[in-house]
Amino acid sequence: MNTPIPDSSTAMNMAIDAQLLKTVGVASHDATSTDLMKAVAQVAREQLSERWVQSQSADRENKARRVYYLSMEFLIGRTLSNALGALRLTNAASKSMMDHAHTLEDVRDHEPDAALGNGGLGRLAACFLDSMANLGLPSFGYGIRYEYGMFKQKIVGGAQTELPDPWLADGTPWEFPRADISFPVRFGGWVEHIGERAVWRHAGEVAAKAYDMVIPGYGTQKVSTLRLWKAVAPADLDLQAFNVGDYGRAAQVKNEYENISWVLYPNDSTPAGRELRLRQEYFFVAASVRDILLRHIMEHGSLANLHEKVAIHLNDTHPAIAVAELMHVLCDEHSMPWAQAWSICQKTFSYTNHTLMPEALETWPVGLLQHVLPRHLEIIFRINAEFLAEAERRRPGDVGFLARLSLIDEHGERRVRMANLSVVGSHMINGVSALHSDLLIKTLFADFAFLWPERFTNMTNGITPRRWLAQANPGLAALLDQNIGPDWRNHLDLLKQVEAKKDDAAFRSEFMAIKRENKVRLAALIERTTGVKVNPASLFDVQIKRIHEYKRQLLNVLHVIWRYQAIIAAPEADWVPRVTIFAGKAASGYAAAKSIIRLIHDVGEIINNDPRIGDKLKLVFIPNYGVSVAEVIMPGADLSEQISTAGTEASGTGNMKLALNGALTIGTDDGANIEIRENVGDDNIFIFGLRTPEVQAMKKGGYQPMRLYESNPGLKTVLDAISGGQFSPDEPGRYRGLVDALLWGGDHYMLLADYASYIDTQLKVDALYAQPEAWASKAIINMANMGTFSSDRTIAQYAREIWNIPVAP
Ligand code: 26Q
Repeated sequence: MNTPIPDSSTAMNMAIDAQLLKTVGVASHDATSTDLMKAVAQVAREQLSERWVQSQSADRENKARRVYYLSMEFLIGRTLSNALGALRLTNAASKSMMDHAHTLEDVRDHEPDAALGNGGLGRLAACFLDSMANLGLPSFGYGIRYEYGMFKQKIVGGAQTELPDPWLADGTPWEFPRADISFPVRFGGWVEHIGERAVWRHAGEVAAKAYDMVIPGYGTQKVSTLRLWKAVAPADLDLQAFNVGDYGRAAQVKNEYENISWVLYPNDSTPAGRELRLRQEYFFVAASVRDILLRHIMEHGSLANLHEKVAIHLNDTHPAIAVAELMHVLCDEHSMPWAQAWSICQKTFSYTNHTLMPEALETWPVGLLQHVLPRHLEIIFRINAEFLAEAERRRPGDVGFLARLSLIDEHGERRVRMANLSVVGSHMINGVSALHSDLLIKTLFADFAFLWPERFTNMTNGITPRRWLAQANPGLAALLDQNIGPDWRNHLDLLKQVEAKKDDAAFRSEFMAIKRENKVRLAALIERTTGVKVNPASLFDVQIKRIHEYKRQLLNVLHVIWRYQAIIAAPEADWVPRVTIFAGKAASGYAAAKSIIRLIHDVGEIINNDPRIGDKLKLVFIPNYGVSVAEVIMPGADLSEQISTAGTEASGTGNMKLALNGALTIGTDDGANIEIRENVGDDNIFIFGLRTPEVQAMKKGGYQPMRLYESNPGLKTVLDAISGGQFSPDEPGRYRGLVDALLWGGDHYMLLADYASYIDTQLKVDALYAQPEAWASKAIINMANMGTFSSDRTIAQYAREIWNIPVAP
């Protein structure tokens, strides 16, 4: 029996009132925004549940080949609007909220974000799930049900402080606890070898319990599943302590296991090898592999054909221990011969790399692995021995080659290189933009690419148009619907049709009126969160992303200070009013990133209160950046700052979201900026600075930032103002370290090398913004050419070229 879809407003009102009574426990006329949020969610949940049941049984009957996306992070954000959109219930829900004396916008804002990720990599996983559902791919995402997601950022006295994010405190309407799905996950102990057999005598065990979230598609009735694991101490845990009444001890032991799924690890500048992080990685991987194998055996009765029906994808190296885990289960538990197991393993796994920076590559001390996963370490050693023997035959006697390929880094404390393990265990390896994938095979994985060139490929990232255009920018979505119909949601390439409208004065003015409304909404957010009033007629210049030295928020600040000084020097000049907007979190232990946040606040305090400046320049930092904040900022941006040192940003995805919402990009020749330029054309993007080969050459040739400081008086004045304490009069030395790192510390990310070109280019931005018609036409061209950056395109490509799963054309 199907629950009828409440797509009329009376049916919706009845369904909501029934849920208010049944699940929320309040009378309709007493319902608060939060109560209504829960009730609407329940109505949607019922529909999703039906789709879920149908999708599952269809895939089971078809014995479908499935893809399993393993990721430590899924940065989902809110679900309500997305679910209503997919179910085509937005209008009915909106009317019903009015009948309940509320607005859907207000009700929606009472849902906490599911912030189970740090940034780009986690949000990419969420966009990918959306596209897998949308394309009807038989698929699961697997991850961890963190009790606490990404920390909340609070600004105190201009500095970042971190607060916990207890997103589950009031429960979530979106999860389906699967009480019957639970797997033991073991840790520690030692390995016994009995003849050929290895037996892992583990020291402890924890239960992984499944919680599902249904991921609806927009273009289809099919859904995907996000299965998240929660760590629960086994029921019989330390009964002895419990029985003798030592509850303190019993609780302590319980916590030692359950802490595994407590909190998301922040992506630090250098990932410290923390034992709990390793336990998290193994915990979710072990549970997921068991779940996958169980489903496979139920459908096919044998593991010999695993690779024919199962594709497991590793989102970065975080789940790389899955390679050793699959070998462990196949060989030790199913008595499969090593060679057969290894062949299946390589055909089953594929791996995406998201970074080239050596300090960000994951490695684990051999000693730690020995302690936590002794059998897996043995397996890794055996994989390594056989692999190196094969490599040696290709280049006999080349010890450097073998040392670079080895899964073990032998310099100093021996460490396991998770990237090497991922490559060796996979049949396909990809980067996330054309440039990044090219650099991967030329640098990081050059030796592997020599061995197996056919395994390396590119899959340029994408974003879901449902959330980042239809949901975040309803005004623009409506304009597109009027002009080209609604199908762009599933076929973003159709946006190309509006390019012709760039010269249509009526379209242009509607387009800019929508941008203006979005800027008014953004200005309200700015005032609410920072207290600063900004003029929506100004150019809204936006840099929103994690705070990291390579992303060069500091270069942006140098430009702001340059502009401040220039306005003071020439107050009568015809300045284009500008608001520079930052948002982003710094990892709690990343001192330089935190110092940049503080500098932004200190500089903003001076500029925003300087009566000589007025509306000509404002500088604001919107706190607690996350998916929901991004949904307000993206549509209100005029200018998108994508200014990483060339060769450092693997792809970027915010660059795509901003351009899709009609912002022009000022950016370096880096990551996906390059492909954005190729799509929109050189005249419709502001590219500046050194390119990757020039960065490399300048580093080799002995880069001397001090020379630039001495030869560019404007730059000198800006840096002197910072280091001399002009923006921190209460503590003049506050930013000396930051400036010294540029002048004396080698300016690792070459801000000074790109400074002059950046300032010049910002002047070109001003000049274009002063011609609103020309600006509008370029903004339209940008939006119209973002079709290729739909995550539907990316996922279809993965499905065809890596996972070997059919997708409808
Ligand atoms: C590793 C070990 C221990 C603790 C944390 C981590 C960790 C966690 C998250 C390391 C890295 C991350 C996240 C990386 C990330 O977000 N990379 C970004 O991925 C995007 C999607 O491909 C790209 O667009 C960005 O360019 C890339 O920086």
